[in-house]
Amino acid sequence: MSSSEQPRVGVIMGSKSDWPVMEHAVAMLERLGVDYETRVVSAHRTPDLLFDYAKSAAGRGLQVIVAGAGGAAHLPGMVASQTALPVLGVPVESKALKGLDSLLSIVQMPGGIAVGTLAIGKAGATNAGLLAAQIVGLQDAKVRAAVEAFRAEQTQTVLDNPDPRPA
Ligand code: RP5
Repeated sequence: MSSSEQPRVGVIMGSKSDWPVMEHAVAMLERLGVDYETRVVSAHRTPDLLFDYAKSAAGRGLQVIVAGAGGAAHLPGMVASQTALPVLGVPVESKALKGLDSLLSIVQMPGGIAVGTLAIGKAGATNAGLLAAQIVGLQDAKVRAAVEAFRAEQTQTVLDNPDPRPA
């Protein structure tokens, strides 16, 4: 489940079926050189694992947790209730309601337990990886430099391609 000996970011998801979305968070972390771990942790299928994971996360050296889930997406909120680490929630698209249910489940936390909620689907997962890197970058100059380089490259790509018409 780990990509390194000392992961700084935990990327968890409620089901293997979330991977096609959540892999975009992992891809961003890899691009920015952030050490991470990833695994399935289900709030309703493996509640004891959820508690163990969240309670042990800070002690194991994690600095931020990215949690993706779909439908009645209680995973990010439950994880946040068991750790003081920042938790970033990614609403995964559901078949019936296209992820609006996931979004509302994650974003509507009562005041007092914070979950940073990203957009539904791929964009949210990508930005969760980016935001996690920015958090790690507060204390890691190499990761901060990677984030700044990524942003500069993105800007330059737009400036270098001003013509919107297909080539
Ligand atoms: C949630 O239910 C998962 O996060 C997933 O998005 C959704 C469906 O899970 P599966 O039935 O595909 O395992 O727990």
